[in-house]
Formats: sequence, C-alpha cells, structure tokens
Amino acid sequence: MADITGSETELQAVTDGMPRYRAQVAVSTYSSHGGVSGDSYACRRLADGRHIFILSDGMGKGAAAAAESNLAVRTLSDLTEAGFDIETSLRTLNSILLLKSEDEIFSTIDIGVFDEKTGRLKLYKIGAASTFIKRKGDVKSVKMAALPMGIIDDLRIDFVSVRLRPNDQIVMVSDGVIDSVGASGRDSAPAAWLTAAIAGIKSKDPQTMADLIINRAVENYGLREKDDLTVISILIK
Ligand SMILES: [Mn+2]
Repeated sequence: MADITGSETELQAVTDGMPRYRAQVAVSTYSSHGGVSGDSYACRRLADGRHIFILSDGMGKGAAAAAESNLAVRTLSDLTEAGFDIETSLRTLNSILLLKSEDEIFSTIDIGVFDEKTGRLKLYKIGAASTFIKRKGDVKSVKMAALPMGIIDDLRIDFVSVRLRPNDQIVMVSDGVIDSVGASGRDSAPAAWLTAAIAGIKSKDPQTMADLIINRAVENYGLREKDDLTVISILIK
C-alpha cells in the first residue's frame, strides 16, 4: 500500500478535536484446550479518541499460556489507559516479564492504535503475526520482525504507520490463524492463504469477517492439532 509510511507530512490539518472517523470492532476466537485460550486480547477506546487493540499469544498451552498473555494484555491496557505512551508501556511490561524470568514467561504482543481524529493507524509488533489491511478488494500484509517480550533487556520498539480511509478493513490475527495452512512449509509465504481469504470475503461487517476467518482456519487444520485462534476485525467509517 503506497501510504504505509512513518511520515506524518501527509496528515491533513486537524483544526479541531472532533473525531472524523469511527472504528467498528469485532472479535472471534477459538480455543484448542477446553475453553482456555492461550491468546488474550483487549479492545479499548481511550479518553483522547484513540482506539487501542492489543493481542497477545502466550507461549505454551492452556492455563499457563493464558496467564502469561493475560498479564501482558492487562498490564498494557492499564498503563495506556492511565496515559502512558505505547513505548513506555511496552518497556514497563518487558521489565516485569524479565523479572519473572525464572518462569520463562514470554508472550508475543500485537498492538494497533487507531486515532479517530487523524485516521492514522500505528502497528507495533513484538514477535507477533502479520496484520492485514484491505482497501477496495486489495489486501496488504504488514509484518515486522522482533523477538517476543520478556527475552531481552534492550527491547527494540518499532512501529508502522498507515493512513486509513473510510471502508478500510483491518484484520489482526494470532499466529495459529496464519499457520493453519502449511505449518510445515513456513518458507513459502505462509500468509498467502489468509490474504486470499480476506480478499474473497465480501462482507464489510467486522463480525462476519472475524467469524469467517476463524471458520476457515479451523477447516484448514482439519484433524491436526490446532493452535488457539484469535481474530480482531476492524471496519473504518
Ligand atoms: Mn499461537
């Protein structure tokens, strides 16, 4: 997508504090271990009109993984709601996880921050799966390489900034969704099936989008053991 850029120069002048955009959000999940998902998520609207979407995949399975990713999402949610910026919140969480390192806690973190005044979406990824952006039938994926949280002291925090338009659809997923196809052959564009699936889903309704992707991923696994699956789907208006 041409306007995936860190530049702020194309920003339209925002003359007042009124929201110009709206975000309609839906989530769909599937848990592989008796109702306890190792994925955790939170979708919040902050007081300043930013929406924050957080998705964390705890390493391991079942209750232990759930506790890890829950801690990560709760901490980030609380810190950002208290007014800390994303970078500070991520560094604080990383320090907490490192302190508990005898338990070998690591979690992937995927954050989307959408500003309803500017239409700008910032994506932060720490060990997280690609995010998909659909505009007029065309689907692009955003991937960023970084180790999961709680592994190294010197956390590198990067973000990708995208200027969104009304009718754009955003899809955030946990890795279990992408890996439902070709779990063994990760080298050959593992996200290709999902790019095609999102392009093929004509509905603008975020709940329909999220539910259909979960259904397809479960079908893709067939009888193979499934990972936990989470889809956060957002429609910009
Ligand atoms: Mn996973």
